[in-house]
Amino acid sequence: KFHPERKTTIITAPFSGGQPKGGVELGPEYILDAGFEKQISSLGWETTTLHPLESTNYEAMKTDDKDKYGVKNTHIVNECNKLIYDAVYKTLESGRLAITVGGDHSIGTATVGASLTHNPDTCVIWVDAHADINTPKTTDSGNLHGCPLSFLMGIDADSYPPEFSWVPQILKPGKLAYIGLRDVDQEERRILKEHNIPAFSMYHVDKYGIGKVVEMALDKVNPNRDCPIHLSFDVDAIDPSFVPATGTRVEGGLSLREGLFVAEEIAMTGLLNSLDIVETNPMLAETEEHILDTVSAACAIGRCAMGQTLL
Ligand code: 4U7
Ligand code: MN
Ligand code: MN
Ligand code: MN
Repeated sequence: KFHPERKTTIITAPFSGGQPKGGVELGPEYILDAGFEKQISSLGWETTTLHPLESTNYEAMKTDDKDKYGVKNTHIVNECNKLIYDAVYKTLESGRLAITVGGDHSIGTATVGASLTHNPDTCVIWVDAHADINTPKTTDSGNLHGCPLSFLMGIDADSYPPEFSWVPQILKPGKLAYIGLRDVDQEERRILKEHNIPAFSMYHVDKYGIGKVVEMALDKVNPNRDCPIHLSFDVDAIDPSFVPATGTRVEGGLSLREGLFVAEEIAMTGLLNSLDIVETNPMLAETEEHILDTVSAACAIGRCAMGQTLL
C-alpha cells in the first residue's frame, strides 16, 4: 500500500560506539558483500545505497568510560545518529522505503526519530531480546545501545546529556510494541509497566505462537492497519544457535523461522516504511560458519521484510 513503486534506499550505519565490543561496525560491509542489495533488487525493488558515516572516524574515538551522566561515548553516538537521521529522513521524504543496516542499536534513536518526524502516525515494532529503554538514570552498563527508546519517548529527560537535545521526543507508548523479549532489566520492567507498553516476550511466543503474537502486537499499535510501520530488528532476538555472531546473546530466543515470520507478516501488511537490521558482529563469531549463519540470517530478515514470500 505504501510503496507501490517499490523504491528503497539501503543506508549503512557502520558504528559500534553504543556498546563496548569491536566488530559490529563491520556488519554492513559483511551484509552488503553477501549480496544484500542484489537480493532486494531481485524482489523488484529499485535500490540505491547511502553511506552517511563514510567520511567519519568515530570508531577511533570510542572509549570505555562513563561520563558524569552515567553513559559512554555520548558525543560520537550523537554525531553518528545525526548523520543517520538525516539520511533516513531524506530517504523517506523522497518517497523511498529506508533500510538501515547496522551497526549497534544505538542508531535506533536516529532511524525511529526520522520515521516519526516524517510521519507521526508511524508505529514501531521492536524485535529484540532486550527492551532498549534504559535511561541514563537507570542503565547499569552505560551502553547507549540499551537506551534508544527512552530518548525517543523522553523518559527521565532530566537525566540526559545535553547532546541529546536534538532528538525528537516523539514516540508515544501506544505506538511501540516489542516481540522476542527475554532479558529485560528491573528498571526497564518498571518503565514498560508504568507506560503500559505492549511487550510480547518469549513466554508469549511459546504460549500463543508467533502468528498470534504478531497479530496481537499489530492490534495494539496499528488496530486499523492504516499506519506506516517501522520495524527495528535486532538480530539477537533470534536464538544464538542460529545467530551466534552478535554482542549480547541470550539463550531461548526466536527460532530462525519465527524471526523471519515476523518480517514476512510485516511485509504482508503492505505498511512497512522503514526497517533496521542491527547488531550483526562478525568479529564475535567463533567459526566461519557462525559468520555465514549470522550474515545470512540478517540478509533473510531484509528479504522477508521486503516481500520475498509474497512473490
Ligand atoms: B541491544 C542491557 F543490561 N539492558 O542496558 C544494557 F542487559 O541493542 C543490554 O538490544 C542492552 O543489543 C542490549 O546494557 C542492547 C543489559
Ligand atoms: Mn538486543
Ligand atoms: Mn537492541
Ligand atoms: Mn546486542
